[in-house]
Amino acid sequence: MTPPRCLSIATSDSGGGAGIQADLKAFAAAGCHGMTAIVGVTAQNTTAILAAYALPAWVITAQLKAVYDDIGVDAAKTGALLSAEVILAVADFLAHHPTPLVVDPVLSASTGASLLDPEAVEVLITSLLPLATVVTPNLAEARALAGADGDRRTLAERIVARGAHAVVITGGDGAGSDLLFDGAEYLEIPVIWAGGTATHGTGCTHSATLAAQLALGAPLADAARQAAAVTAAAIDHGLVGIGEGPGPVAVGQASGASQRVRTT
Ligand code: PXL
Repeated sequence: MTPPRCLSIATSDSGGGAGIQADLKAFAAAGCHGMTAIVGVTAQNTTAILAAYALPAWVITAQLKAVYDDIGVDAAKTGALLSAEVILAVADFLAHHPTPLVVDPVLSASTGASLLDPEAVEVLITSLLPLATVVTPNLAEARALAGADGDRRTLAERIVARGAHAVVITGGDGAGSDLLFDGAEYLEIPVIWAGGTATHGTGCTHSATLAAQLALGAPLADAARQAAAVTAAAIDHGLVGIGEGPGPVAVGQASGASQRVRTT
């Protein structure tokens, strides 16, 4: 049987924890064939982003065209898009190739380094949000997309009013649940996790798993529940021995699986 085909439109993390690398791991863990349109590259480890470089629009469009022309895409996700030029190239292509789409509106890394030019946020809202099946901000990203503050339901309503079909505000801030709003109904998705410290790649794992579930044919609410559960488990199994900073999450580890921990 042919596995569902999932595409990550995102940036490379040389440390292997977030971005493209996290997305491919999450697609594989969900049983999907993972593909990539790499929009940029970071020089990055667990402690810092040392450099970020956006690729030219034509290289991004060429990757998208190569994948769509031959293989096809059952669902896609976007991650860190770095600049307005990148967003416009991606949005222009996807507008002509309708695809179930998860938009993870990455603004900055947990270390604080910017992964999107601040003036590009408006471009993301006007050009990419209307193409999204669902957008997956954390609380800070939700405030930026809403252009206002408020409780999570107010933010969710504003984000849908600005063009997204649905939104999941993730609860990594300690809210204890993800909030799904599809323009009509709210669904609180409890997120139970033990508070692990190896959290690098959490948001990427969540949005990639959500895209994979859509590719597998799951309804949005089920896909969001599965994304929450898989991400919580990936934090529980996070690789605390990798690097000096917060280690990467480990997606798809069977519960209780033995982990090799580096001791030197
Ligand atoms: O988690 C957001 C993210 C996405 N993409 C890249 C990143 C990060 C966070 O560090 O580095 C490349």
